[in-house]
Amino acid sequence: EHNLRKILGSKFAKKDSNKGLVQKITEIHESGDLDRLKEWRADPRRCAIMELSKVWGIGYRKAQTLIDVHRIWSVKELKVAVEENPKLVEARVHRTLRCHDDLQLRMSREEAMVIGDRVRSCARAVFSELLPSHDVTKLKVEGPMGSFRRGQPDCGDVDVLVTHEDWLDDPERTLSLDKQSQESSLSRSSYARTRNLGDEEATEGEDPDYGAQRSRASRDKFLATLRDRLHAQGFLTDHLGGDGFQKKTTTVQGEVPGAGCSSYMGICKPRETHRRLDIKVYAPQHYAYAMIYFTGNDYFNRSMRCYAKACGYSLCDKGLRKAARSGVSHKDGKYIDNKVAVGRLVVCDTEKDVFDVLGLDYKEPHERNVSDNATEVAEKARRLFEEQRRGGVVVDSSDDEEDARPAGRFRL
Ligand code: TTP
Ligand code: MG
Repeated sequence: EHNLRKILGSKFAKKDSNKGLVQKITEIHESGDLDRLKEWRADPRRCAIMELSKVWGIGYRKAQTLIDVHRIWSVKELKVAVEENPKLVEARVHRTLRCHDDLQLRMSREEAMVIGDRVRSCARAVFSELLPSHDVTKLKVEGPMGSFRRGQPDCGDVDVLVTHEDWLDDPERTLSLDKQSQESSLSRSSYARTRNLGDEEATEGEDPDYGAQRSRASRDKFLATLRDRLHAQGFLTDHLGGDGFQKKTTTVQGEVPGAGCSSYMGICKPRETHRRLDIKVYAPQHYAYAMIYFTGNDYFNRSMRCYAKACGYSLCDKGLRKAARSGVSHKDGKYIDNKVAVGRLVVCDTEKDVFDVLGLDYKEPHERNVSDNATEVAEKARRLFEEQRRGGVVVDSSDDEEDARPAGRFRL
C-alpha cells in the first residue's frame, strides 16, 4: 500500500487518505476485477437502466421510471409498449427509438466521408444563396471531426464544423463597413488589437465575443436553411429535440450570451443505415478552439483543459479566457464553487496557435488518441499543481503567480 500511495502522488500521501479508492485499486491490481463492479454488472435493474438510457432522449431518471412504474426492462419492450401507449415517452423519443438499433452501429471511414462531403457541398450552395456578396470559397466546412479526424478505423457519428471569416461579426455590418472603407474602426480593428495578448493593448477594444454574438443570427439562419435543404433532399430523416437546434443558455458567469455556436443535431440516412449527424457553425474567432474540442478525444480534451486551469485560465470549445474563480480553493486546485468569471477571449487562428499560447508541443490529430489522462499534457498540469502547492500558491487568477505559469508564446 505504501508503494501504491507513492505512485499515486501527494493527494494520497497521508496514511488513510482516499482509503476507499486505494482499496479498490489494490483489489483490481491483485484480482484483475472489482467485487463491487461484478455486483453492478450482475444487477438486472442497473443493466436495464444502462440499456434504456442509451436511447437518445431517455435519461437516467426516465429509465428508472420506465422500470419501476411501467415494468419496462429493455429497449425491445419499450418499442412494444410505445406502440400501445404513445404517451409513455416524448415525441422526440419516438423518432430516435425507430432507428435506435441503427444508431448503435459504427460506420466505416468511407461512409463517414460521404456524409461530410454531402454536408460540405450543400453548405456551399446555401451560403452562396444567402450571402451572395461574401466569398463562398472562404467557407470552411471541416468534417468528419472526432474519431475520423484522429484516423480511427470506424466512427460512431459525424460532426461537421463550419465557419467563414465574415462571421467575425454580423456579415451585413462588416460589409457596410468595408464599403465605407472604415476598416480601421469597430470590430475588425478591435479583433486585430486583441491578437497581441500580453501587450498593454490586449485590454483595449471590444472583446471579440461581441462580434460572435452579433453574427449569431446570420449563422442560425444559415444552419436552419442548410437543415431544411438536407431534409427536403431526404438526406436528413429526423431532427433531435424538436427542430434539431440546441438552445444553450449561458451557464458560465461572465460569458457573452449567444456568442457560441449554432448547433444542429439530427439523423441522416446516407445509405441503408441511419447515422447521427451534428453540424456546428462557429464564429471564426472560436474556430481553432472548436477544432481542438471536436477532434478530441475526450481524455485529451480533459487534460488540456486541466492544464489551462492550472495556468489560471479556462479552456472550452469557444476559447481560452482568464478565469477568476469565485469559490474557495482547495489546496489541490479544485474549486468548491465552480462559477467562473471569464476574461476576454485569447484569439488564436489555428490549433497550433492554441498549443503555442499554452506553451505545449503541438500534437497531430492522430497523436490525440489517448486511452487515459496520463498524457504529457496532463502530466505537465499535475506538475504545475504540485509546484504551486509546494510554493503555497493557490491556483486562481491573482497576479502574484507569475512564477507558477508556463513559458508559452505569451505569458499566461
Ligand atoms: P464523439 O463523436 O462523441 O466522440 P468520437 O468522435 O471521438 O468517437 P465516436 O467514433 O464514438 O463518435 O465526440 C466528438 C469529440 O467531442 C470527442 O472526440 C471529444 C469531444 N467530446 C468531449 O470532449 N467530451 C465529451 O463528453 C464528448 C461527448 C465529446
Ligand atoms: Mg464522433
